[in-house]
Amino acid sequence: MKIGIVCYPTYGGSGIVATELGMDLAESGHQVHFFSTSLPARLDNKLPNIYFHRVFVETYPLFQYQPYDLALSTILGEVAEKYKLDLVHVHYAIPHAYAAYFTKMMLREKGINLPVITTLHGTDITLVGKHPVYKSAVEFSINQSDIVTSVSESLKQDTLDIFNIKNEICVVPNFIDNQQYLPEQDSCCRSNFASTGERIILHVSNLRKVKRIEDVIGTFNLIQKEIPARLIICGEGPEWEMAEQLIEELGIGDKVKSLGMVNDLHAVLHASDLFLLPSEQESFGLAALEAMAASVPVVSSNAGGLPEVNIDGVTGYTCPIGDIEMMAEKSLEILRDDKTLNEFKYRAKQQAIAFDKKNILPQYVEIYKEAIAKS
Ligand code: GMT
Repeated sequence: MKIGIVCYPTYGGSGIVATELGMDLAESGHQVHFFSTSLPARLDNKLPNIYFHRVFVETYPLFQYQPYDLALSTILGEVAEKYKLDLVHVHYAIPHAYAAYFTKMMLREKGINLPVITTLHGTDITLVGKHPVYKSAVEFSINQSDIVTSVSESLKQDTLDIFNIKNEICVVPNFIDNQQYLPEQDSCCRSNFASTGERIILHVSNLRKVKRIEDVIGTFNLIQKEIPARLIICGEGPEWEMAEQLIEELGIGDKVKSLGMVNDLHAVLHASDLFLLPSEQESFGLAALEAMAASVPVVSSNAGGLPEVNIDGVTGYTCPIGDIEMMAEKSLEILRDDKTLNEFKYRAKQQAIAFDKKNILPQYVEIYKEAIAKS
């Protein structure tokens, strides 16, 4: 097949999922065309069968906000026509589903059919999409997609609750390539972060409000009062200043290390004993699955789709949003002795294996075939 993939290029999970999916499709012989405003963080466009089309958004002083969706619709149409794309798969509804719908309409004028598959990722529904300034256009573009998928049951339910959806929503969970998480490749860096006998706690995110960084720090503060421990924070975002201030107020600066944006997380993940993800909202929690792939148990909130990924009492624990006492208590339960920790590590890895790409990606291929057949 000739497949178009539209995604955001930044470090968000939706871009990562789109990139991994596209690269795998290309590896299995499909021709894959990526559309994004810059090269997606993990995309290797030197691989065979991969094409990258930059969406240029022309700046013009009349516009306070530049029309990204128009630019995307235009390039999508041009490339779809030139390369005879069989379909386009957009990741994150806003404004990608909307732009793809207009491309479809433009191509229809020329007698060309372009099936559109939209994957909902989370905040395109639960945060941004439901806002009254966007809601009706988001609802329209979801209903106009040929096939709609969502990354968790929870997100599917949220979508049905928030919008008037006429389409079926098919749940295709996010996935992981366990081959990329082989511990022997990364055994070096534990001693870079902690002394013998100290536990390493990790948090990775884009440090936005929804991630509740204050709860990461609050939970760690309670943990380090009970056992020797270090906290590593990876990622950059608007909440970092607040986090730094809180770390200073609590007097735990010598135990917390921020690594900023890390391109290759594997070594840090393999060095860690526990992953904290106390988010306010999380449709899936790809970061938690990446931790599990490196055999790291997770203590998370019970928001959104997290309980579908992090199984309470099995791969870690899920706690009510904001309950840092419980998160600390559950973390200590996992971390106190090596035997318990190793049992959680084992089960976390088993869960990552269940979400391996080889179990999930064929579902997308089937969906593509269905979209082509029905349109
Ligand atoms: O809004 C974000 O946090 C970024 C967004 C994205 O575009 O990556 O993340 C969402 O999609 C991920 C991939 O499907 C999910 O793993 C995240 O849980 C989801 N984030 C939220 O729902 C907050």
